[in-house]
Amino acid sequence: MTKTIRDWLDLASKDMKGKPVESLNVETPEGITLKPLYTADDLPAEAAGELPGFAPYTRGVRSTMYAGQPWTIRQYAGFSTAEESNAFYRKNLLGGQKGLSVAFDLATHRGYDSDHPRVAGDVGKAGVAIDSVEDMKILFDGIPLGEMSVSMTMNGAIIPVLAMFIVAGEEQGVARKDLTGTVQNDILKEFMVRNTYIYSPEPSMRIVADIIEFTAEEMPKFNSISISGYHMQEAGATLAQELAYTLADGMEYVRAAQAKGLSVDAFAGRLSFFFCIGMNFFMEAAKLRAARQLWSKIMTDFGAQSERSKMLRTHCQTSGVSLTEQDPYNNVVRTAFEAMAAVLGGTQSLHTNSFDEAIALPTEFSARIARNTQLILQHETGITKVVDPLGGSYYVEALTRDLADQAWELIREVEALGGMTKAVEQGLPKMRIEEAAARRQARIDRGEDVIVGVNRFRLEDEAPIDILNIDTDKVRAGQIARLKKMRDSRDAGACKAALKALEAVAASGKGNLLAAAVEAARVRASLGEISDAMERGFGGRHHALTKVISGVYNEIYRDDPEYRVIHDKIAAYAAEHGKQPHVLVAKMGQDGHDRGAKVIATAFADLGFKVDLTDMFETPQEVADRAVALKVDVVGVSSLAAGHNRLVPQLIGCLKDAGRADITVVVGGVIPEQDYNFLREAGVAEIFGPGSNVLDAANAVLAHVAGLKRN
Ligand code: DCA
Repeated sequence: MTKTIRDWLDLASKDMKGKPVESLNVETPEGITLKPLYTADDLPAEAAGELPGFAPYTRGVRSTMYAGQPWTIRQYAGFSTAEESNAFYRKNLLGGQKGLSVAFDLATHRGYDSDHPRVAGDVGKAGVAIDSVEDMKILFDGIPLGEMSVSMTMNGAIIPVLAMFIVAGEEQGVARKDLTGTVQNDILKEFMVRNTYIYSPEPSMRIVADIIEFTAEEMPKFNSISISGYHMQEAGATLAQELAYTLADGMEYVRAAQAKGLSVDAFAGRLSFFFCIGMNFFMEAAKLRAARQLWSKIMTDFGAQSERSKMLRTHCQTSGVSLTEQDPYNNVVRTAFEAMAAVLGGTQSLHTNSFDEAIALPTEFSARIARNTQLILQHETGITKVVDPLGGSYYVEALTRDLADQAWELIREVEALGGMTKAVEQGLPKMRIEEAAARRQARIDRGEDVIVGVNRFRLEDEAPIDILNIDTDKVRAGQIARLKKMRDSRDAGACKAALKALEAVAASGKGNLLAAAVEAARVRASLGEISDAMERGFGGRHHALTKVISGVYNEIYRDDPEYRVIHDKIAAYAAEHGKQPHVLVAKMGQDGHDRGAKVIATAFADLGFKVDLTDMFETPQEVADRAVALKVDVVGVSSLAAGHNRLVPQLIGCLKDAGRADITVVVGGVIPEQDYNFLREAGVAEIFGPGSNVLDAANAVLAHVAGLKRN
């Protein structure tokens, strides 16, 4: 006899020995209640009639999906010099990779030439240094730009970088109209989470619109933007937030392009997306399905006629924050599951992280395993043979609907504020994401979210793994020499005139910035010079306000005995000394990742420390000056982009010079164990690597302030 849900409930109640079946329900950070069982009753009515290749594209944007053509294996890479990155790309293409994805160094991201004094510690870090067309030509030497699609993750300095790419293409004999690829060009999320902006939101939005205009007219095969949720999830956003804010950003870009007089269908088919895929397996697949569904609806509302305008095409990258420094080979497994979720969600293009990325840049070995993870998925698992194999799953279809509903609410909230530019100015999405990040950290610290090898099943002894070290001084010296040679040999008058013309386009609001920058790049203006010309035209660089949010930790930890003990200890210290222990949380160099800094600032403030945050992108001297002026007890440096070995000893030197060697310096973030001794010898009191527990960190810092531990 057919069983009913009632029968199942009776059976489950019996198996639960009297405990209510509802106690198995789980409330997710997205605000969705997960039940232990989904049935046909949960299937949304519209799910049954959906087919791939047709709006709203829940089941995929192409009719045959991977059965027709698998996703693009597109590994994001770039390090040190253009020569080394070029060699790496060529090897990977021979090894089965299908598309390129360029990672630039931090100096390039922020629009500085390698010889700029502010970026002495950043050149060649976390990506390739590009100062001019000469570097760009070397980067793609032997790679036919008319055939290979190239993605470039660039936002702040997108104008000079894309201009140099176009000129490098020209000089390879490839016309603009034949260039294929994608630029990230998504500035709104930089203000929200990633921080590699250069100019204020308004001129930044003009840059985005100018690029959409230029590519729509001159580069029909090129994707003008990659609207990115990736960094939101990395910064701690829930999947509903990532989904909602990414689509809300997309809506804002559509409006910006429309404001330039472009019709939706002239550009919308070349908008692309980029999502993070973390460990929440089914929810991640559902997220991509919900994203396509919502975007199709949104674009229909914008008046799109062409079907292509309504298709959300996306790249995905497995999650960087899900990787752990502890027991790092577990990361191979994590990445494989995440890759599978991305594929089951129907991504167009995928990057799989290397297992050592929580610690350093990938080595050749780890990059190979990462790439092979995708090759194995494509060639061994049979996953590509059937379109949208999760379609019709009671659970996944219900999740798709629930996530879409949650995201839609958040989109409406942003729209009610007047759209994403306004919401960003008011700081709403950033605050929501920071709050979610603090909650996630608290759940990990309390062991509610289990991370194998970190807060459960931790190894007693860990052998360090081989990591890639880059001699950035050598990279910088080489870049400076090449810049000098180029400046000495170019037509100085033509270069000056082109930069003046670009400045005028920026200042007047008339003309196209990219078109003017192409002229400047062709006569060998450098990346820094092009950025500076626009900076003069726009009237300066953008300075973000940093704010510490409070209350999240207190709320979550209210009843936690360990939390109370530390809280009371800090209160006792404050009572005894007539002042709270005072910490300055600092970000130095061009490292824009501030999730860690914000989480620590929030948690420490809630615990009873007095907390100040520096601005982003400070020099060691600026941080030392601030620490001395504020009379802090501790400077806590958050470092996620490998600048610590250079910047932290400099900071300690500056504090010494100011006569304040007594200020304790602690460091947290992505610090490889190999660097611990060096940093300790330089005078660092405590080091908190990835996976550190916030309460343990607070205890350790208090012990230093109270003089129980010596620096
Ligand atoms: N049947 C027929 N044609 C297909 C099929 C299929 N099943 N699958 C793909 N194709 C075609 C597409 O039509 C496309 O051509 P088009 O651009 O003229 O439409 C071509 O093959 C390439 O496939 P696509 O799925 O667009 O994959 P990519 O070129 O890799 O582009 C995309 C992916 C997300 C749109 C792009 O923006 C991208 O590469 N982003 C990467 C961003 C990145 O790397 N970021 C790093 C952080």
